[in-house]
Formats: sequence, C-alpha cells, structure tokens
Amino acid sequence: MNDLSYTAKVFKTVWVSDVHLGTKGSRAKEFLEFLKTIECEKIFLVGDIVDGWQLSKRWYWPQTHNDVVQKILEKAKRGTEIIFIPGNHDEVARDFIGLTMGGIKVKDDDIHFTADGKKFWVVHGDLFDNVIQHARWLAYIGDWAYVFLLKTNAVFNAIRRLFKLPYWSLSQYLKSKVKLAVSFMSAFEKSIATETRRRGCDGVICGHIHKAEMKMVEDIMYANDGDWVESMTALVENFDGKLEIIEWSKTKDTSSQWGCGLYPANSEAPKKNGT
Ligand SMILES: [Mn+2]
Repeated sequence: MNDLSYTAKVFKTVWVSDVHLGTKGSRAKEFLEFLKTIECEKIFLVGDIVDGWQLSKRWYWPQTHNDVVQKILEKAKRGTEIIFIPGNHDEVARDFIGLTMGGIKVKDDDIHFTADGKKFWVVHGDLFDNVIQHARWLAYIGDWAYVFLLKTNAVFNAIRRLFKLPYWSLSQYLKSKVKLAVSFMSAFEKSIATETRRRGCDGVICGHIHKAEMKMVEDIMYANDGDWVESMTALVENFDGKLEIIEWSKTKDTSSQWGCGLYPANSEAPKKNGT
C-alpha cells in the first residue's frame, strides 16, 4: 500500500443524479473528475443524467459530455455494477426499463441493502413532485412572474406612489416565495417517505429536487444525492454501511481529508469490519 502513485477513493456504493448532460448548466467536467477519482462496487444513476427535454429543443453536446458517457461505460466494462433509474428529463429511457445496455441495467426503481442491513428504496422522485405532475405550466408562470417583477419593481412602485398607494415590497414577496419552496420540499419529502413506509423500507434514496440531504422524515431515512448543475454532490455508502454526502467543491482538493482513508485504485476493497 506504499505506492500511491495513483489513488482512488473507494466506496461500496455511489448514487448520483441530475447531471443534466446536454445543457450548458451541467458541470460535466467536474462530474468526470469525480468519476475518475472513485472506485466502487455499484453506481446508481438516479435519473436526469441526460436532459432530453433540452436536447430536443436545442442540440448541445460538447466533448466533455461525451467523455462522461464513455467513462460510465468504461466503468461498467471493468466490472462496476451500474444501474440507471431514468428521471423525468430522461424519461425516453423509461422505454428501456428491464433491459441492459452497454452493461448498464435500466430500472424503474430499485431496492438496495446497505452493509449494515438497512433496506432502501431507490427512485428518482419526480412522481412525488405535484407541481410537475399536475401543473407544469404553473412552474413556468412562476418563473416568468419572478423575472418580470424584478424588472418592473421600481416602475411599479413609482406608479403606486403616484396613486398614493403604499410601497409594495419585492423582498417580502420573495420571502414568501422562499417559504413556498420550503413547504414544497417538505411536502415532497413527506409524500416520498409515506410511500417508502408503505413499501416496507427503512429509507429512501432519491434525487430530482437538486438538494443533497440526509435526515429522518418521521421514522424514514431520507437521503437525496443532490445534483451536478449547482451543488455538485453525490451520496456514497462506506464499507460499514454508513451513508455520506460528498460535496465535490469542498473535497476535490482535499481528498486525503475525505471521511475514510485513501486506497490504491486496484487494491482489494476494505472488508466490512476492517478498514
Ligand atoms: Mn428530475
């Protein structure tokens, strides 16, 4: 173990989602660096890996995005078990559920047992997003109204002054929007936890809302692997079964400070009760 000319971070399992390849916002370069740094038994691609919605509107596919796909296929070839659970942005892949392509298994959802015996339901999560499910247009109107208000706030209040109306506070409005977002997230967590309980699982691992988090939602363990558009996060399982959120922006330069030690890439993975 003395020759550490090439080292990799070794995990049992890795979950990533919401990479949104095919969009300018995708942090494909960083995601590729992350993939190159890790070694693991199993990778779950928890949906929205490729953004088919955006690609169908405008083709955007730089080399780095191709490199990510190649890297994933290469890992599959070398024996990493890879499971792809399509999300709503790559829902075209839902036609391939049950198939294995390039060594990658496509599944609607999956069950994962951690090394310490916890049963997790793995799912993208968009089914629990009522805004998308029932009123996609509402989300668009929301965005449009927000931009419009920002642009017109000053003019708007000048007119209100003219009519001797009190100042209308944009910041108050935004605060209420944030509150709305918070209540949306807790509604998402609650409904996904309810379904997880109904399925007899101890916890759920999902993506979709672009917010990495690990917490208890009542009696259910809720773990979200975040995204590779803004936060650059992944969820990992260590060999003792403990889950951990990796924040790439914080760990990439300090990989020696990661939760557990570094191991040569080709060494045998640490055993369950060893290090
Ligand atoms: Mn999604």
